[in-house]
Amino acid sequence: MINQENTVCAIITPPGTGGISVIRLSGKDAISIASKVFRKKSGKSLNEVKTHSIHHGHILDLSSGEVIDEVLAGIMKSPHSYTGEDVVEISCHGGPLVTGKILEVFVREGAGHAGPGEFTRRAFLNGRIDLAQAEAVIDLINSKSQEGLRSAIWQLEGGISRKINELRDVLTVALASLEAFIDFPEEDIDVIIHDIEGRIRSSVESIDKLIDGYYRWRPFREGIVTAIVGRTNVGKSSLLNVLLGEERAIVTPHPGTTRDIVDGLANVDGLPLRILDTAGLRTTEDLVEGEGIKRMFKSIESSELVLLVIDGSEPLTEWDEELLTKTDGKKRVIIINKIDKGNMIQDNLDRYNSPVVCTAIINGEGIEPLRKLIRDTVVGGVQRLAGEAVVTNLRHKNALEQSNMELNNFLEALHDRLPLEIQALHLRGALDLLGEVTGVVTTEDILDRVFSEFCIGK
Ligand SMILES: Nc1nc2c(ncn2[C@@H]2O[C@H](COP(=O)(O)OP(=O)(O)OP(=O)(O)O)[C@@H](O)[C@H]2O)c(=O)[nH]1
Ligand SMILES: [Mg+2]
Repeated sequence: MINQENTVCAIITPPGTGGISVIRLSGKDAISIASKVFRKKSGKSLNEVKTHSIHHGHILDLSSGEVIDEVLAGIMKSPHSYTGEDVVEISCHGGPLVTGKILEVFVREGAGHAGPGEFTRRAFLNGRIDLAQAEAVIDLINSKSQEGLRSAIWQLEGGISRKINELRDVLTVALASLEAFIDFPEEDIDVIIHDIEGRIRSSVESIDKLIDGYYRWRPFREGIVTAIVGRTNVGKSSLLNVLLGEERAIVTPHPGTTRDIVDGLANVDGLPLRILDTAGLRTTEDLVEGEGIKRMFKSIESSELVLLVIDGSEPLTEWDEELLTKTDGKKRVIIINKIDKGNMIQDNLDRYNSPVVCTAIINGEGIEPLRKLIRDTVVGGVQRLAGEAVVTNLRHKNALEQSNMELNNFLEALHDRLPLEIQALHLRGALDLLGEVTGVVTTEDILDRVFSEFCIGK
């Protein structure tokens, strides 16, 4: 539980040294605390300045009279600030010593230390943003792909909240007419019930669509673990390097070059992939290589997508066949590489039911079609996010699922002509669950869970 009476401070830039660090003070005493230790060249006090203004001056250590740093102080008065409270942001020289000293003088003058996520929590409690928007702040910071970033911004701008509010409006109207009937039973019940049923069915559909979006966009949010496998020397490490855009793995003309797993994060057509390059399959007496091959087999199991590389300049071998069989049933793209030296694979591999692409990784041929195929294999024909309503947060998805359960219970109760009071109970339950997403209905427990994911300074 946070005490909003308190004025709090924290460093809001990353820890360590940097060109500039920023310290935020937020709360009703923010400006008076800052003005005690801030000396503006003109002699004017921060207490007298306008909101949304920046001031050049020094921060003093009042106990010794020494200057701690030359800084810029930004003033944002309530309610037009991130937290909705009076806020002072001090841009000082980046370094743990300076920032530590400035925090110390603020605390000496009466500020407390902000807890993890406290600024955003205050913004929520002051009605600046709703809970879904607060969560978008974390998603924004943690985004690993352009798509993830877009959906976080959409959520931050109130996208999901608008959707939820629309749904809540429909449910509220339905609940109101149901309750009106409980109070004034002389109205024609069948007309009312028919109307309510239609509204609720379409709400269930809309919620299902939102839930479906959560699953469809999961790969963009979380990334996909991808194993590159094949027999030795087919070009697996070359493929890893080309997808990463850097010379991550060693490539040599010698079979058996890669032994341990080499991994990297790639962005393939907007899709974040964690790619594992593995030891090539062959019969070996070498203990290290043998262990590498075991790990390769394990990586097939643990990955969600397999890129199986075959050397097109030679006919299929038993090792290729073995891997084709072993990876059957996985999401897979088959890559026939080295086609600059011709294609000796007569077999069209149709029976393996996986998309096949021909490449010459050495000169970049076939890489663009391969990228597209990878994306299509993982997410089907899903198009890019374009302001589309997408639920990206697990908590929201769970609340939506529970809410739909309640709506289905309601429809069942309605069908079974259970007492209206019971029907109303289910509707109200669904309404509250939707409210949990935006935080109109909330508990300390939900808030603690949400904000525990934040770091100090956010
Ligand atoms: N001609 C030709 N050579 C290629 C192509 N792709 C990779 N190579 C070469 O094939 C050799 C093996 O490449 P790697 O990427 O090390 O192959 P690998 O599958 O990782 O090999 P191991 O780690 O030994 O299993 C290197 O000499 C590459 O330059 C290609 O498209 N065409
Ligand atoms: Mg290799």
